[in-house]
Amino acid sequence: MKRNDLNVYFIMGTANSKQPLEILEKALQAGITCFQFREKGEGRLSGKSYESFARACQKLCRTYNVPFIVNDDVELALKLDADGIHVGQDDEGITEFRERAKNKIIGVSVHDEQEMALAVQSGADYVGIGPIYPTKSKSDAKPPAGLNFLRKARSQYPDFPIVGIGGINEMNAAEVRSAGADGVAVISVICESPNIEKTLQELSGEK
Ligand code: TZP
Ligand code: MG
Repeated sequence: MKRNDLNVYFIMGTANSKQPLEILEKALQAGITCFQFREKGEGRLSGKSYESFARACQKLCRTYNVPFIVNDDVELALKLDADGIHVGQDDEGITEFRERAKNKIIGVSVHDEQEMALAVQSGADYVGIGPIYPTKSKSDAKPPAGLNFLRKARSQYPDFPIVGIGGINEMNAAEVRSAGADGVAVISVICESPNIEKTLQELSGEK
């Protein structure tokens, strides 16, 4: 994966929007550089509707040539031939997934130096660091960590792809980048935006 693919990384599931496919298409048109399918929380889809929603998201991503990454669900990622998987510390280990999916992107959420070192050693393609700021989009999120660990991770791994996550919006995206992130991973700022094109311009590092 290229570091620039992390520039504006949109994450979404049905819990985050009443019209998820419409929002995803607008976000793709506006220039998101990566998409993560994250179907979690109360009322989440299951079975056939889960899979067909995932396929609809994947189809849109393919149309716009944007990587389609599946959160947590290794079997779904393999079944759909997704571009990659994103796992947390409690999810299936990345070594096993790598054996089953040689060329796929693997992203890992990390919160400290030890987790970061392990992810890099195990062959992760990028890491997500957060929550940087308070977030209402993840019920079991850890307390907001601020920018210090992100800065440290960047100084220890000057070239490793890193995306910041958690409470990132138009106002604070630039400081997340200045602290060392290649990009920003966001849910609510796009799902709740009255003008997704403008939001994308403000989140993007390419202004
Ligand atoms: N992981 C850490 S914070 C978070 C996830 C999935 C939620 C990010 O959502 P938002 O709305 O951009 O704060
Ligand atoms: Mg997880």
